[in-house]
Amino acid sequence: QEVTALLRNALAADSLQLYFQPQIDLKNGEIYSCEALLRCFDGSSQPVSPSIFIPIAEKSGLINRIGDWVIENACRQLKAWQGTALEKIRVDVNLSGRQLTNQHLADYILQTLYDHDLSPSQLGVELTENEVIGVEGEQIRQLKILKQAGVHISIDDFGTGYSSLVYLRNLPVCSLKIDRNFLHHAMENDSDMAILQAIITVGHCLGLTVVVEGVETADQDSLVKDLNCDLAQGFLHARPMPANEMPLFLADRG
Ligand code: G
Ligand code: G
Ligand code: MN
Ligand code: NA
Repeated sequence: QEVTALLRNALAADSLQLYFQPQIDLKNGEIYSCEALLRCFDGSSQPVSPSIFIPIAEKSGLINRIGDWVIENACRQLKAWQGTALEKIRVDVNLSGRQLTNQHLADYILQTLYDHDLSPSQLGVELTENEVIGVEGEQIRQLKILKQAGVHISIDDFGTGYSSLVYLRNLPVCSLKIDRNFLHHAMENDSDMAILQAIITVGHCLGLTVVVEGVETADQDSLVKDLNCDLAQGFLHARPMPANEMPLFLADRG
C-alpha cells in the first residue's frame, strides 16, 4: 500500500528517473548500447530500488503506467542525445511480462519512437527468461512486430529460469544476457564454468549476441573475453548513472 502510494505520487510529481548503465563491446571497447534502470526518489538521499517497487507495481497493475513512463522517457533521452556523441547509442528498457499482455504495447512503443523522430533500432527491450517462457499467441505477435520493425530484443537474467532452451526457437530474440550469478560462480567452480561456456556457445550457435552481466573485477573481465562473449555489463566498467553523467563517462574513456 505504502509503496503503491509512493509510486502514484512519483508518477504525478515526476520523481522517477532513468539511470543508464553502458554495455562494453569486448572486441573494441566501444559502447553501442546501455540499459535503462528505473529509480524512484522519495525524498531521502537514496532512491528506492526497483527490486522493491516493481513487483508491487506488477501486482497493483500500476506497472503499465510506469512502463509507459519508462518508454516515453527513454525516447525523450535518446532524442536529447541526438546531435551529440551519444546519438547512435541504443537504450534497452526492461519490460514486465504483464506489459506484454497489453495488445497495444508494440504500437505504443513504435508510435513513441516515431513521435520522437527516432529509428526503432535505437530502442531495445529486455524480458526475463521467466517472463517469456509462458508467452504465446498474441504476446509473441507483439514481440515479432517489434523485432521486425528493428527494436532489439534481449532475454534478461538468462539461465535463472527453466533450463529448456526450446522456447528460444519460437521467440524473436536478438541477445541473451547471462545472469551475473553464473559469472560469479564460474570463477570458483569448474561445473559452473562449464555451464557458462555452454550457454555462450548455445547463444552463438543460435546467432544471438551474448551479454555477460555483473562484471565487477579485472579477472572476470578477462574471463568473459577469453570465453568469446560479445558484451560486458557491470560495475567494473560503469555503474548505472544519471543521463547527464553519460557524456563525461564517454569522453573520459577517450
Ligand atoms: O537497477 P537495479 O539492480 O536496482 O534493478 C533491480 C531490478 O529492477 C532488475 O531486475 C531490473 O531489471 C529491474 N528494473 C529496473 N528498471 C526497471 C524498469 O524500468 N522496468 C522493469 N519492469 N524492471 C526494472
Ligand atoms: O535484472 P537486470 O539484469 O535487469 O538487473 C540489472 C541490475 O543489475 C541493475 O539494477 C544493476 O544495478 C545491477 N548490476 C549491474 N552491474 C552489476 C554488477 O557488476 N554487480 C552487481 N552485483 N550488480 C550489478
Ligand atoms: Mn535488465
Ligand atoms: Na539480468
